[in-house]
Amino acid sequence: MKKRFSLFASLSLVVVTLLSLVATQAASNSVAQSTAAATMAALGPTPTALPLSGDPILIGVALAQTGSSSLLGQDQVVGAKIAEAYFNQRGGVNGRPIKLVYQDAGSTPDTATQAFNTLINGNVVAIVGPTLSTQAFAADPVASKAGVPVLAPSNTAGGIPQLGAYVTRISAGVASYAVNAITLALKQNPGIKNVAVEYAQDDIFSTSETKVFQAGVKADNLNLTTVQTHSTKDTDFTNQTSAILATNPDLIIISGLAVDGANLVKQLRDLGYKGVMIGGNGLNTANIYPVCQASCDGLLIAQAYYPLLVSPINGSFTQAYQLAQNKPHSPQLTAQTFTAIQVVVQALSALDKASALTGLDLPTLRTKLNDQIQSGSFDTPLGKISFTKTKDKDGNVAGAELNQTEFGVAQIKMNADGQTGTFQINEVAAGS
Ligand code: 1QQ
Repeated sequence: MKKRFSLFASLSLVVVTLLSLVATQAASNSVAQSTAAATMAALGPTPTALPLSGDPILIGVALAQTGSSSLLGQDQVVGAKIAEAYFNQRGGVNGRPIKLVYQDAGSTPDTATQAFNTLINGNVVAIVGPTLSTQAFAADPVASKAGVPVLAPSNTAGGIPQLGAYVTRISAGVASYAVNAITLALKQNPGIKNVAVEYAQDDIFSTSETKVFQAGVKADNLNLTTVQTHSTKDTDFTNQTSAILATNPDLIIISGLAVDGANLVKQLRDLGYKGVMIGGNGLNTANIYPVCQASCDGLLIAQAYYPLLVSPINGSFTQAYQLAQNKPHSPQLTAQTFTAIQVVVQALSALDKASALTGLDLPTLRTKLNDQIQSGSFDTPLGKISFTKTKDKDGNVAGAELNQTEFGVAQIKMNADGQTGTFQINEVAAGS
């Protein structure tokens, strides 16, 4: 596992901010000039002046805008909004505008399925969502049976592509990157021996992710001291935290969702735990700061997006994100949602060039769009991505798994106020 890290850039946000300042101020010495040139080159194409015309193409967005997982969904809606403006400024789909149709997927399987049904009947060409794997297991088969492409922007559990032939995963599965956080923890703290694991047993993603973490612990010959479970609805973790701390761990790995996961982090620190902590993808948002506050400090979280990737599309996406949010770089969930919309727009554009979309009825358009997405490759903020078609357990054609190579690991650095902080990014090169 240790070989997976080819480079620890350990670049802080301070450095990123300084680099962009250097670029925009056109500094006068030659080193600064070349840095500025490289940064500007990475910004990519500027918006075209193409006027948009024709009926907008409707793309459904079903994310957690209410309920406990709206902490995660909020980051995603930011990505969707940036994408809509970004691609319409660049000519939409060969001159035709896109319009995102939002339907709140809430935080449960039922609310996600309701949102999907509304969008399916609302003439969208595809649906981006839902937020949680637990929701995807209910909602994705409904869309797939109706022949509507689903772009899974944040569904990382095992088995997501197998939910139906119209499901395409934009979010790397936890199996492909979660253990990078263990690798970084060991690099920073070579003395780690005893590891305790905690996971939400009523969440499909968390039960999937903990298997990956527990296999990683074994692969690194670490001592798994205890495996504790909780519900995503729990708020008091006295039993779990006492049991964990009784085993005297050097590292605690938590797989849960944002609120329960961040509460666990806080309650462990409140009880005096001083060791290393890893949080899974359910804690992968700055929206956990109000929950774990100063105790968020130091938390390691693997990233399926490397914000410092130098490429034209990541440069122009980052610039759009900075303008919209006034923050140095996008969180993973925002970048993944932007990418999902990008994939739909670029697949539609390619399809339209081959045969005009206006000549296709909606079921045919949805089917051709699904094929175009799953057979395509796309240069995105997540890096160059493509898809591999899968089969379900009966050998039937199923959905498409993501191929992605750019990853990172973030470490949260909280400010002295205990309310604000940053995700500091370390680069990870997969498979090296
Ligand atoms: C999943 C996830 C979520 C916790 C991310 C928003 O990875 O449910 O699969």
